[in-house]
Amino acid sequence: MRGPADVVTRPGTATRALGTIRYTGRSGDPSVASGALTMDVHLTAPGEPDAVDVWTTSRPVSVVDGGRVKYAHDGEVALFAARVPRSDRYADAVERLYTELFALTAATGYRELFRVWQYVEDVNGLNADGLEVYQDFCLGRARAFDRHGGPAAMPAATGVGALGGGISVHLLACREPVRHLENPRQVPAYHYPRRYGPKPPSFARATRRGDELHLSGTAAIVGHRTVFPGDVAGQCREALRNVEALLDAPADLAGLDRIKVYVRRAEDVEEVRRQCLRAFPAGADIAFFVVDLCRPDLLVEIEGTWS
Ligand code: 3EB
Repeated sequence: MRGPADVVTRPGTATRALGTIRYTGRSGDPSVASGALTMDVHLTAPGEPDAVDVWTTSRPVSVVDGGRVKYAHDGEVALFAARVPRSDRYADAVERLYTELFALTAATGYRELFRVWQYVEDVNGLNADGLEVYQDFCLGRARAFDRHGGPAAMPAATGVGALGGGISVHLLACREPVRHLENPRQVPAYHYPRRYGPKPPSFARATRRGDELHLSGTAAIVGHRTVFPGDVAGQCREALRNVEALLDAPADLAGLDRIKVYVRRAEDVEEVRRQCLRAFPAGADIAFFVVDLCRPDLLVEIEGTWS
């Protein structure tokens, strides 16, 4: 007997998971057990709702256990995931991980990174040398990018706090060329002055892949300075202005999907939610997380994918 299920499971048209990232109450190493790539990232406290990102494809998926890096790919796109365990110094381990990721993306042909997420435990804490953990992370990442393409290879990214788990990294890469974009309102992050750390952050404000536009985590930074310190309403408005500046037109806010909003202080979620529900269309997929952000004075950061 044939039913509607035959339609959705017809070979070649079924939607398969490339991989699943769960934002939940614990972090874990990536897993390819059961033939699917999954990773848990510790972003929610007890009582907060979990969120999940499922990256899907209509093409056959291969899943690979590459040691500490696990990945899944479909011939066009690959999702890589790995974790650096909690440590009191990160730069060397982060440099090694990114170097390994660049080697793997080159070896598999998925050379074009178009979106990276990095969730960093105790992101505003100090490492064993008194360097802020985020700056320690940036140092290792920048050293790896210095030897693998420099700013021209830097994709859209998110770098925010996690509630535990060391540093969890996942990234999307593809075979076809992509285009990395900057925001005219902001100094490119890879040109931030030295006062923000020994090496600047390695990311682009957005990356265009075909018809998709992947927006980095976007905050209330104008030039290279944080604006509206201490004022979450002002920072949220300014972050939304920066998001709009990355889109072709403000009306394009309606095309954003997979929106994630990171808020430093739980008491600010209500104001941020109010502004986001007004800015984005009804029914938009928005997840809110209460986590630290990579500059101590940032209160809110917003990301999304336009297609
Ligand atoms: C900023 O604009 C805010 O280190 O990968 C946003 C997105 C930020 C990505 C990263 C950092 C990163 O500088 C912080």
